[in-house]
Amino acid sequence: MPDQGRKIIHIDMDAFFAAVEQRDHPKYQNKPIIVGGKPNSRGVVATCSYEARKFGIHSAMPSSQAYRLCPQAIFVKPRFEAYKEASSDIRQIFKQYSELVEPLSLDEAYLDVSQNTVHQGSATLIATDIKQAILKKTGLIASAGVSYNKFLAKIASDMDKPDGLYLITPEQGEQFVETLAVGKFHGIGKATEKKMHALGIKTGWDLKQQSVSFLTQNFGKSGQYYFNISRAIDLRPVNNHRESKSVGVESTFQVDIKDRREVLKHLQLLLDKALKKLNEKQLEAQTLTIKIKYHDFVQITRSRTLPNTISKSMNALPIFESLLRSTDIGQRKVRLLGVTLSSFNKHEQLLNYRQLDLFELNKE
Ligand code: TTP
Ligand code: MG
Repeated sequence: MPDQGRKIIHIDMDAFFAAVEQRDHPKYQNKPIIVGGKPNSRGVVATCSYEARKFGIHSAMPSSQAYRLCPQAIFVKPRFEAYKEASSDIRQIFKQYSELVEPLSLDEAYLDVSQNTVHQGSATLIATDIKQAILKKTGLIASAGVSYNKFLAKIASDMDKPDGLYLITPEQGEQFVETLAVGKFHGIGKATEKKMHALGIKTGWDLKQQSVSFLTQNFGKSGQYYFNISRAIDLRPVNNHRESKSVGVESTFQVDIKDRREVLKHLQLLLDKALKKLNEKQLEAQTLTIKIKYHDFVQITRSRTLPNTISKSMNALPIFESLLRSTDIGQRKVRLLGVTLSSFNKHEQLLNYRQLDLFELNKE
């Protein structure tokens, strides 16, 4: 297999925001901590400590539900500056181990350590060093996944959390994927999972039984990709200079808005502005992302990748309508709206960004 010679590490911090809070407030240690909206607001959980996870609490759950599950939990307002600082510390550490580092979000990154000769080139030992360096510098715990491609390394970092270190060797890769439920594949979202289930495809093994033509027929261009990952093949390089090729515009309102139609009107205006900018940069985009910051500063994004290039003549209303469906627009006041247009390759996008409830950094 062409990619089995590489050594890829995926690092992902444990309970990142909550761990920073526990580090900075000793009284929160060993306690169920929830970072996000207050239980009496319509807020959601950004993340929670592992102590809180024992009660069934998880990211994106309404805070009111989290409160019902664990009334003694401590609710903490996010402190984005502290998370950014920790994130920049870990990125500095990554640079000491490889030139090829691809951050995915504040708390995770891929490293290609194929050229690193420390520990006779043992990626597992290098990953142990990185975990130790992170702990020493930031007081925070990371989990690491080690494998021969990005797809497997990312899955591996999740296997042994918290404080995990998990290796998937070239001998194990294909078999590992066979036993995996398709819903666990990065790049297979809820809708695709449902469609696969309806076709009787539940695991990597089931997926591997399908021909490229069957997969293309049912899943379009993604068919080839599914064909590859079911065989644990992922040739994407770790990309340390990923161009975002995106333009975004946003506006903060003097008075928070609530009315759905008003939100739609603003989104359309922002889209027009973004398209103008895109045009100036001679870029084209197929992905439309909206950003909503509610009055309590909780922020979400929703994205859609379209089959065609986004243009001025396109009727964006149905897309906005469908993106707003899984938001609290109409019920919860909004202080900021944003629209971003990007031209990422669809699978890069699916693999690199969380599709649901992606909470971005508060830029204010
Ligand atoms: P994750 O790495 O998904 O979660 P985590 O680090 O809290 O927990 P673990 O990796 O141990 O499972 O996300 C990193 C941070 O991103 C998280 O601490 C908070 C933020 N985040 C949100 O704000 N909303 C979300 O829905 C998710 C998934 C994450
Ligand atoms: Mg994490």
